[in-house]
Amino acid sequence: MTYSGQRLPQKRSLVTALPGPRSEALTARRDRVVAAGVGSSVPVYAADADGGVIVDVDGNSLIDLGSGIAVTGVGASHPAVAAAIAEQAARFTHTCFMVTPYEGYVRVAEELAELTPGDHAKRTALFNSGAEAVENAIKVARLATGRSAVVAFDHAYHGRTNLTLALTAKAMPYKAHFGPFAPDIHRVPMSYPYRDPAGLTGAQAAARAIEQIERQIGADSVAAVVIEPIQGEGGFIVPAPGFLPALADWATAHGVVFIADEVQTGLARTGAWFASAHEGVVPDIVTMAKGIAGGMPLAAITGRAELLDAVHAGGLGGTYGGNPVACAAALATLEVMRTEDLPARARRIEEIARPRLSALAGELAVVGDVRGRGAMLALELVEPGGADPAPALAKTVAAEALSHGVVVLTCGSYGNVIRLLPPLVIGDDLLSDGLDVLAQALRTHGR
Ligand code: PLZ
Repeated sequence: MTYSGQRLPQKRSLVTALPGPRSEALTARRDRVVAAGVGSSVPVYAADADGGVIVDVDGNSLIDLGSGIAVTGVGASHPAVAAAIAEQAARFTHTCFMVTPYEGYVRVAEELAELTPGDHAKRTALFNSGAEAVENAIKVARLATGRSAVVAFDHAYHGRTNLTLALTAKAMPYKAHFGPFAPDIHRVPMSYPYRDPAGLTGAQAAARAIEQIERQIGADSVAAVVIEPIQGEGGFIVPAPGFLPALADWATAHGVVFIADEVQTGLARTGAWFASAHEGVVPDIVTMAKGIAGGMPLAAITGRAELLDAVHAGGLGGTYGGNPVACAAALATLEVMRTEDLPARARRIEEIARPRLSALAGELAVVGDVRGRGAMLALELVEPGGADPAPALAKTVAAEALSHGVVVLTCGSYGNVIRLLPPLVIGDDLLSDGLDVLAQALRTHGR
């Protein structure tokens, strides 16, 4: 039986207009002290969250279809996770694994060796954020190969640090005016079935990317190819079948490290432990963060032992990487994911949501595409009669859904994608109610 929030009532209920007066007062305070460059998708302040709901400071109960950007798969206050955090915090909050190590870090590494694709010998290093994981995966790949070029894809998102911004594709709001960026990063075309020429297969899309890599960089200069198996911020782009395996095979054949950035797709979200597994791809290094620790900041790279062990002692680390409280949260989170079979739960969410989204696509010309896997699903909104992106509509629909008590996020290179990332523990009824609200918002503003 899935824990679907027994502490807070699992229902949508509004007691004020949104944002309510307390949220508005907080926004006024925030504007005086918080940097303007830090945005928030919704102008509503959280007071409590459990299962599939977020309760705001005015007492409104909102349906969460975003999980804090794919983080709280187990919910934002799963009792097992909260207890593990409290228990560890009462013993010690920090020693620094690089100074005085502890078992939790080792256990997380043992778990990830089991869960990540492939049965080769693996090693893990822990960090604090997805961006830090990606940075470290590239450090490892460069050192292990003695090469420096890194290939990333159109529509990619890998973080906001300087190196990861170089990998990230989108100028606004991420990159514009923040350069210069780290050198020797090369961008090649992604497989984007909705926008690629009709009939382009995954193998053909991979050949298109590989031809560009070989012509512009040369295979033997490439340290790594880094790719999200389903692109997240870029628009929940699921590459055509065969694209990922062809790229991975090419990487193997040329001594290029294949890095799967599973920060958003990883840990049960797509209906498998890792999205690479849907196509039988075994990455050389997997990056993880977000869903791994039930909301605590923890990130990981797990990869082939010979790659990670190529790095000299002391070459990887950081003060907080693999913090003991975050590790305790991760161990509890992974246990919940296993015992409650959250990969299956993600598949069930798709079973409920996909037919509804497909019906909307049949009904409304503004829904250009329905895509995703498991509990990572999206609608790409377009101008009726064509495929021109409709970003203003996506924004309006998200705002309309919020005004009825549903938190839903947008994404996409063109800002025109509505994405669903519900907590995996959300109940069927709550999910259905959230989808009803979303459908109504689309019917109100789209056609
Ligand atoms: N790789 C695939 O999705 C984070 C970013 C939100 P951090 N995506 C959400 C925002 O606007 O900052 C992400 C990702 C993939 C890396 C990252 C970076 O993870 O934990 O945000 O650093």
